[in-house]
Amino acid sequence: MKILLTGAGGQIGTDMLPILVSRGDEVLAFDLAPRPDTCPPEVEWLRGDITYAAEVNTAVERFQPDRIFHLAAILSAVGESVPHRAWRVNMDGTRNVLEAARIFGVDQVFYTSTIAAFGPGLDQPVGDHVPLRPTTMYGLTKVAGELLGEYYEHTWGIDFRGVRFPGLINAGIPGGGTSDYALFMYVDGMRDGRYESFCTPEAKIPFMYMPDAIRATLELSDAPKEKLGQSIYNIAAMSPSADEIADAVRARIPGVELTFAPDPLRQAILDSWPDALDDSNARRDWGWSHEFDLEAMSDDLMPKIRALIGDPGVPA
Ligand code: AKB
Repeated sequence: MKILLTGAGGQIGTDMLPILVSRGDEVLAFDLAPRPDTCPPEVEWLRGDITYAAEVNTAVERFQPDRIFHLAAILSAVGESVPHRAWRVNMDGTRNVLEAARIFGVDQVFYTSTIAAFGPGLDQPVGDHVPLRPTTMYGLTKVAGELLGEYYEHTWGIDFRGVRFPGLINAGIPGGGTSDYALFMYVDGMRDGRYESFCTPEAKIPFMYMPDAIRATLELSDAPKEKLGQSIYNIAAMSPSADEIADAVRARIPGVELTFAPDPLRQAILDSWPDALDDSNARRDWGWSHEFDLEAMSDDLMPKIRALIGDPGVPA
């Protein structure tokens, strides 16, 4: 299978590339950033700007992918500081990808949406089919991207599908999201022995461990179309409060100092997102099932973070 991965240098792409290679996929990684050392040698890396249709078209025309996994995006926290850039990357970028897929006959575009597509005031857990009234630029561009993809599907027959990711946690450096406090508790907690979260201890949103998120992407992408009752699916794994995450870190890094100093802007974003997702449609239609809860994730993550930052002498 030939897969073009946009935003390949980001938090998801970095972990996804070796998995695609191990499946035997031929991969073209497309990103504004230079090729990172972590990129497997089998992968071709193409530097390009998702906001320029000509650069996206050139990549798709030359590589002729079977599928595009569209990961490139400006996330919620950074998006609020550069809203116009977030619009260009998230909106124009998604249109450029869909348009290139239409012009050059790509079979499938896989879209990575988010819990940020939801706004405040919804009954918990939040299902797939509720009013989408996000309050962030990131969220509104993701909602519009979902709708644009569905338009391309019913108008031009592109196989458009995707997931709404919870906040994602991995042994990596996150890229400007509001859910990043969770990952920083692990990484800074191990590297520096302390971390001050920008949220309240009670802040609670859905989270997922990266191996589950990547598996969900691949399983939905491979699912028979006739099984799918909709294009975009909620997927869920766990919904710990920030304090519960801190306790999981404290249990694994003795003496770590984890404190809370809520930043009003980012706390307001967290308050606008769901506490928990209802992902029963994904479980029914394509057999989605998460593997990692908070404890299993924390156990798996500690040695990986130690490898990422070098052993700081803190027992994991
Ligand atoms: C963010 O925090 O912006 C992202 C997301 C939840 O989509 N991690």
